[in-house]
Amino acid sequence: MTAKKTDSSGKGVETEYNARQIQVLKGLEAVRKRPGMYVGSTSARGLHHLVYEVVDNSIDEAMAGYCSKVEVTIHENDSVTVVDDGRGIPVDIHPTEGVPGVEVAMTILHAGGKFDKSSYKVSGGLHGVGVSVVNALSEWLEVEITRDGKKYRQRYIRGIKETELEELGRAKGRGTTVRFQPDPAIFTVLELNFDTLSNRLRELAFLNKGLEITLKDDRPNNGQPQRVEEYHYEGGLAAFVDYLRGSRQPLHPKIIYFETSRDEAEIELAMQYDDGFSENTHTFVNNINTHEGGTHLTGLKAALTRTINDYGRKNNLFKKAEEGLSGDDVREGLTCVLSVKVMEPQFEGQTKTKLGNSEVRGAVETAVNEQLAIFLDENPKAARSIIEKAVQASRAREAARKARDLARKKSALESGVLPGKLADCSISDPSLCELYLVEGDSAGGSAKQGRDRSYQAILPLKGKILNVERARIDKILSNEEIRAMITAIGAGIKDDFDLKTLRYHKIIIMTDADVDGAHIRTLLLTFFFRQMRELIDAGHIFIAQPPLFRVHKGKQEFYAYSETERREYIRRLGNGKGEEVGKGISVQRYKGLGEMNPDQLWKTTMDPETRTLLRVDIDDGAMASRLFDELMGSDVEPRKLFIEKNAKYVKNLDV
Ligand code: 0RA
Repeated sequence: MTAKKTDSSGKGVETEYNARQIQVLKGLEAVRKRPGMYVGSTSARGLHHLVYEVVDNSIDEAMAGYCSKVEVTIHENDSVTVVDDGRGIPVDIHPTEGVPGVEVAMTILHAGGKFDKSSYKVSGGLHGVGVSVVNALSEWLEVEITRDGKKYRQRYIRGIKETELEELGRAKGRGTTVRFQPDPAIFTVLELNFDTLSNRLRELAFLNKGLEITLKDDRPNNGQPQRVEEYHYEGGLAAFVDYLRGSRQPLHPKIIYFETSRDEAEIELAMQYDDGFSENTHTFVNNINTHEGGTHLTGLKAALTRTINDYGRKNNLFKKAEEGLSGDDVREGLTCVLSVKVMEPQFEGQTKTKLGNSEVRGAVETAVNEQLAIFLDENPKAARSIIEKAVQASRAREAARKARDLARKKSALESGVLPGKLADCSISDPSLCELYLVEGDSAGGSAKQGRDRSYQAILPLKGKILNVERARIDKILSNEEIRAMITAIGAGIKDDFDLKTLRYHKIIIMTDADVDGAHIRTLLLTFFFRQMRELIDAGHIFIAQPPLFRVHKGKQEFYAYSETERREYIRRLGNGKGEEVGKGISVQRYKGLGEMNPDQLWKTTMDPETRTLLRVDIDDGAMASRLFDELMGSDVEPRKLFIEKNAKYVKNLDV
């Protein structure tokens, strides 16, 4: 079959039509062959990405000013419906493709943005791959459009049209409905998580002020009422900051907020200082979380430092004339969300979440300089509190620096002298090396004996490490366990963090399978999240999975990592006769890593051939930050609420 180019006389329409079909089939095949390339993965993440992709199209419609409501429903069979009240996907025949516009959108990769260029579009990272990708990865998909007084429908099966676009008759209103069933032949996980979707949809509602988003779960809910949530914030990012601040006490009652439209970008910013020590800055471009920052963040940081210093000097709020505040100082205890909307965003970086457009830096910097100066001038009381807080941060940092300088000879962070407790590995290529952070000296001892010393290093940690959520930087840096980790990892912290000097590409948290172990793991994750965020983003943090039981009979032995596995092994050793222990079968329950001998620890938890590692990743930085505050901050009430709300998900943590 040959595909010829045709002229406008209509000759060769047949060939053109065939050529189009071949093109569509090729596109489909590419997506189904390598789904990961288009939606990130075929597990939970990719599955949820399908929903985001469909929702993004409605959000684009909202950003263009034509859509005010989006409704997402999870059905009993984990199919999903997204309804919006936008203009409706075009149904007229596309001039070059010769089929209805909706069919073009549903079958051609990246066709989404081809219709009109004059509006903001979600198009970064994995986003913006187009609804055709969702179509290709769905067992079936149905699209319904209402526009120009009529209703239309089309159905697809695994991306191939089952029906032509049908006209269903007259109808009022306008909008698009897409319902799809993720293909079980593609995805290893099919169950959608309400909370995961809820977090992203809530975020989208904050980012698109006034937009109403509803999330409805029609699946059975253990006899409980079905879940429905509505997200609708007239306050936009100010409401977002209020939400993110959680239980921390604000330093000034009024949230600093502005929005402005410039040639280069639309800019919206909200910020507020509180009594905490962490920095919570989140930046978005066209609704996409720019985890890796970029030009807009650079502009924001420069403006914050400059404006706050200027104000302090002008109003004689510094003791010494030369006293100045660093970027870290002015961002301590700050919750800040910056959202910019750009016509043609360039996304760079490892995960394509870093804004590259150079013109945006100046636009943001100028806007923030202007607006923040106005706020400080109009709110002198707030301004004073902010400066005082930053000055305290600066003093603490100075004290920490002096302490570090003093200790430099012995164990300073920059000295390159490794901590004494570290049993390092012998090879030096970081990409091959692993660091085990082990709970307790006794497990540390077993790990040291059991490991492969060529590429596995062991750092035993004594008891509970410091909760960094409740401590200022000087205290954090004077903590011995934390210093040992920073030096061993070798990449610094915070603004000085540099992945290039990282000494191990796998950093593995290995704690006991009990409540204390879970607590220590959370403390460590809090530390990495607040001080070495990039380490998590780049996928270097892992959690080891030690077994819970050893089931053995004579020379046969099995390690069970769950209650189900334990039962299964007992059944196997008992020749399928039931789950009773007896006839020489014995079950040992491991209460801690220390109960395993070095050989067992190696076999079950450290040997790359047999171990299971969980990679830690963050779906949503803003929500994660709020959660860490809830769980690790100084207020007890939110922690209790979280535990009550989530207790049913905790399965035999301390068996
Ligand atoms: C292209 C052009 C127009 C609307 C849309 C796409 C559109 C796509 C989706 C996907 C989900 N909901 C959507 N709503 C609208 C505008 C066509 C016109 O000018 O009327």
